[in-house]
Amino acid sequence: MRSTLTILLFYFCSFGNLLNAQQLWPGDANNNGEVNVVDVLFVGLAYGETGPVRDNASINWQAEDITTFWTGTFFNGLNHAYADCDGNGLIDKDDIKNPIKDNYGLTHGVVTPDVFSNGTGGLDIPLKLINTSGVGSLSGSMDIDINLGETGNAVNDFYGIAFSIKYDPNIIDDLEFDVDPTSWIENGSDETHELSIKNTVTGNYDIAIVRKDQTPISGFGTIGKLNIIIEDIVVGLVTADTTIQISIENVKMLSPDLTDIPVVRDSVMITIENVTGLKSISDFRSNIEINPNPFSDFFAVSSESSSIKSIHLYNLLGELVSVQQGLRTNEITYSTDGLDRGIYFVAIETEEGIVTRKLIKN
Ligand SMILES: [Ca+2]
Ligand SMILES: [Ca+2]
Repeated sequence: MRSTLTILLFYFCSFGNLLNAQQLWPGDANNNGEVNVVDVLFVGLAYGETGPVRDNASINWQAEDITTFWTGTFFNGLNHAYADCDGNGLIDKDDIKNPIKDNYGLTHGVVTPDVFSNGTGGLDIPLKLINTSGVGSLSGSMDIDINLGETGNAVNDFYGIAFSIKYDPNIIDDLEFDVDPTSWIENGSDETHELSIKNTVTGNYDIAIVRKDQTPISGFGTIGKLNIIIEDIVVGLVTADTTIQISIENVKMLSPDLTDIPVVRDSVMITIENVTGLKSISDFRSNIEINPNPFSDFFAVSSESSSIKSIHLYNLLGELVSVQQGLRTNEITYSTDGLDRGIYFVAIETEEGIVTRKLIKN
């Protein structure tokens, strides 16, 4: 009796896994439950492979049946069909460009978080930020070199890397990463594919760079450049100069066999000069109140000291959801009937500057 029960349990468990394993969500190339930069690495690992076209394929965020499995698998046993995000039977840049970009940040089922390969200083490979522009100024542009590995500590068997840049969106207006075409990771020709996703509300910039020829490369030095643009008006600084931090988080560097290579993260401090005549940021921000938060049907914004000029509401991806402009009031009630539940960011512009707050809709 017990053995019959065991066999039955085994049968149902296996059948359940089989059902799950036969569906994919477009963009979740490593099938961990969420779409992010690590999925770009998996597309790169199977880049150029061909296999069966997925029946009725779309890149909409929905479970899609894998009608026929591919011959190839990743080193962890996952079928390469998952990396053909658009389902056209070829794994290439189009599997990154639309499916991963369009579905970025979305989740399905139970998420198994990606494991990052954050290393130990003085031992592992450094990923360094090097300010090559000196002191910054309002409206100015600055360059920060990004170096991977260094003399005496080279990277062996590099295939791809994903990481996030954290920055202060109140002071940095925009930033852009470009791979250096002469870099060692390109090996003299265009051998990598990149994706970068920016959230200018939260100040998070996700970057993935992956080779696409199934051949690892070893080396060290510059891999690219981060160009940053400083805001023209920085609200709320009391000193003539201010210093901000730009830091690297959540690094994952892979060999072709999915081995994590530990990486030491870095941060850099940047001074911005000649920022004068503005109010204390804490005074200014504490005068803005939002109630209730979390909210359900509405929230109210009030500003004690200066009138509200506009309200911009963004979703978690930094996309503008709604806007109210041309205001001149100290209190406004914002109806949110049509909004999905989730996390939002509201940017409140007053005569003294802009304040950004995180909101939750229940
Ligand atoms: Ca994923
Ligand atoms: Ca494809």
